[in-house]
Amino acid sequence: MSTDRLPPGQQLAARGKWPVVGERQPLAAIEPWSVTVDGLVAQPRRWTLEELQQLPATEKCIDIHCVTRWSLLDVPVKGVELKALLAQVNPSPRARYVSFVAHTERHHSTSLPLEESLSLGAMVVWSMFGRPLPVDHGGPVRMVVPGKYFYKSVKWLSRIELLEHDRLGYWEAEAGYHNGADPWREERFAAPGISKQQMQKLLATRDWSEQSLLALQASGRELVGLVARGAVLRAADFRQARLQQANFEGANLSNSRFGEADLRAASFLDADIEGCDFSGADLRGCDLRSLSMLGVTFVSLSGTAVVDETTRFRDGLLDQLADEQADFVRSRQVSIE
Ligand SMILES: Nc1nc2c(c(=O)[nH]1)N[C@H]1C(S)=C(S)[C@@H](COP(=O)(O)O)O[C@H]1N2
Ligand SMILES: [Mo]
Repeated sequence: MSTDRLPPGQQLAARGKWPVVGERQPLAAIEPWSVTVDGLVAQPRRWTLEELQQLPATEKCIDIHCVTRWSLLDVPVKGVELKALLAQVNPSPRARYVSFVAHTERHHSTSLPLEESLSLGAMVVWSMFGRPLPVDHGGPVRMVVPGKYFYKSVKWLSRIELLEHDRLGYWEAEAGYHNGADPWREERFAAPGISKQQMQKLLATRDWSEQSLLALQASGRELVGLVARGAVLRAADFRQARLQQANFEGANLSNSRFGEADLRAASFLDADIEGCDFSGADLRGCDLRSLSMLGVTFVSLSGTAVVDETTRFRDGLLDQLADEQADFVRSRQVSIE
């Protein structure tokens, strides 16, 4: 058996076995089942299952990789490409993410960058293994997103919503699953190397003091009031995260990304923020009296940080910034102490 198609840490599921993972059934059946495409589109639209099945269908063989380490290769699927549906709703140029929502009790959902979902060939699927989709596997219709861990493929699909900003899905928000979900890079958990239980606890308590969480994936997360005093958070991804009042005092955040994050009244007092990117972040009331400012970015093609007289900088450290960054800070009314 060739294993070059098995991503690291995966095993083939037992022959003839197709495990059921997560929810087992939808909310009381919608009759007739329909899928709505809306959000940032000019012509929102709803298709019943029958109408979907009248569109030009696509059939292909895909590989399934579940984050719980089983894989199925060459699974025949039949459905309609997301691209074909979007061609009929006129998406806004502002749409950058897509959220797939299930008709289930917990309104289960998952999301992807729009471009990526299209380039991976995301499909709305009603048949797998040559048979109508069984209910426990998402029948009558589910998403299938090839090339991502299977938690990016929502069962009992009822809505496809186009968004400007990412909205984390159920597993990503509640269980700490990685929002990237690339099986070839083993993007299983938001903090590689810690367990799902540990990650859930960290998200629930929001106390990360003194913890070591390298390369944490926390983009778009709701983390208001986070306490991460003295934590080691090198290379974290906090883009678009909500971090008002977060306490990063004395933390090591080198090379972390805070693009477009809400950091109002957050504190980086005595933190290591070398190489951090704050492009487009809201830094009003933020204490940036860090240990060093080497390689810090406030303005780039992807955005300009918001600073005002309540944004605090340490006297002397501005000289460590690249010229363009130092000019930006000096051109604003900030507090230099
Ligand atoms: N609505 C819904 N979709 C879901 C889930 C879920 O719990 N609810 N679990 C996901 C996960 S983690 C996996 S691995 C796959 C499992 O699909 P399967 O049960 O058909 O194998 O569905 C995904 N889609
Ligand atoms: Mo999964």
